[in-house]
Amino acid sequence: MGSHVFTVGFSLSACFDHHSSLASFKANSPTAYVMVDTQLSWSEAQSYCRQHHNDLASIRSEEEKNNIQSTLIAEGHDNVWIGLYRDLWAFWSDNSTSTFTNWETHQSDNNGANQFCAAFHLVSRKWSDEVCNQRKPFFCFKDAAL
Ligand SMILES: [Ca+2]
Repeated sequence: MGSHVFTVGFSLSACFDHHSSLASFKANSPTAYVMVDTQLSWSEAQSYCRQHHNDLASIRSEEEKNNIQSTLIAEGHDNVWIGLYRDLWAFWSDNSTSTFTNWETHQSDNNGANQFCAAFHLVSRKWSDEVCNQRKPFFCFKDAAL
């Protein structure tokens, strides 16, 4: 399973871990995003992130959105799972909450009444609600100090 770690902030050094195949960019920020280039359902992705990192990525501010967006551009990925799910769209997978939203126009629309998970689209740089058992690459986060 391929994954890349991107630590938020300016890179002070970079190294490559041959065991885990993680390209690791260390910086001052405590948060690192891990792009996992394997297609899983939202709940499978959540389990993977909780087992190997902290959780699916939370995007609680314009700054966090821009950080994830930069990683998506670098990785060339569109349409990845993020940690937002339909519990009033108020809570992230790690139980954090915020008022920041970044929906595409006309989203979240719960089209078909079964769209309960949020994906980030690189082209629009916005979110949409989608069917949770669709398989997509995804973003985890972890404590960069770990
Ligand atoms: Ca939708």
